[in-house]
Amino acid sequence: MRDVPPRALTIAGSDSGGGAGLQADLKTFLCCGVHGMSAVTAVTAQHSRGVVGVHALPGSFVAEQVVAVASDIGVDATKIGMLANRDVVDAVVDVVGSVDLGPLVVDPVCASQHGDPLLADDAVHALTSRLFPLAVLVTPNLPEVKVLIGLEVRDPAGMREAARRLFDLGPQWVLVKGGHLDPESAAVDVLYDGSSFTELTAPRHPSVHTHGSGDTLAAATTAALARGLDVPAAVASAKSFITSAVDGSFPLGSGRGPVGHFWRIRA
Ligand code: PXL
Repeated sequence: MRDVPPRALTIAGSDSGGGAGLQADLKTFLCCGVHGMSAVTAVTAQHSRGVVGVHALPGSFVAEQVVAVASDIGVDATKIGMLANRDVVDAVVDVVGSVDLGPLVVDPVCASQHGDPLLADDAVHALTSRLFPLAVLVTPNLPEVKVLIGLEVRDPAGMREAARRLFDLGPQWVLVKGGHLDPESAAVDVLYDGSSFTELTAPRHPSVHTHGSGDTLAAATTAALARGLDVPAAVASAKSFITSAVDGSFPLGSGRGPVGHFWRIRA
C-alpha cells in the first residue's frame, strides 16, 4: 500500500464555470500533489462574464461537511474562500475551533472579478474579528483590503500599511496581493509576519484571463503547507505556481477565461 499523500481541505463556494472557487482549489491541490477535499459553502451559477445566481448552504451543513472529513480522513491544511453570509461565517468559525484542520489560509473573498458580491456586508465584521485570529495566513487583494479595513491602497507603501493593520486583527501572517496596482508595474505581493516585510515580485503577464487567480494562489499555498513547508516557503512556491498558471491562462466563453491550473500536465 502507498503512503497517504498530504490532505488539503477547501471550504469554499462552487463556480459552475470551473475557473474559481472550490473547482480552482481542487484542481490546484491535484496539480500540487495533495489529496483535495471540499466543504461547499455556496453554489454559484456563473459564466465568463459574471455571477448570475448564488445559493448559500445552511451554515450547519457547511460545518457538517467539515466535521465529516476531519473526523475520519484527517486534514493537513485548510483553505477558506467564499463564505457568502454571516450564518456561514459563524458556523465556520465555530467548527474551525472545534476540529483539527491544520494551518488555516483565509482568502477573504468579498466579490468576483466582475464586481458581483460574494460576501454579505453584515458578514465582514465577523470575518475579520472572529475568523482572522484563527488564520495562519490571510491573503486579501486590494479591493478586499478596502472592504475589510476601509483603506484605499495605491502603492507598495500603502500595501505595507494595510498588512500592518490586517496583522493587528490577529492572523500570524498577512499576504497583501498587488495584482490591482498600476498595470504598468510588476506584480508585487507583500508578506508580513508582524516584524518584517518580504516583497514577492513577478513580471506581470498581459493576460485578461485571470479568473480564479486569487483562489489558485491561496490553494497552492495551502497545498505547500499541507506538504510541511513553512509560510514563507509555501507562499514563494505558490507565487511561482500562479505565475506559470497565469502564463498558461486561456480564453473561454465571451468574457474572461481562467488561469491554467493544469499548466504542468497540459497537452
Ligand atoms: O475568485 C473569487 C471567487 C471565489 N469563489 C467563488 C467565485 C469567485 C469568483 O468568481 O465564484 C465561488
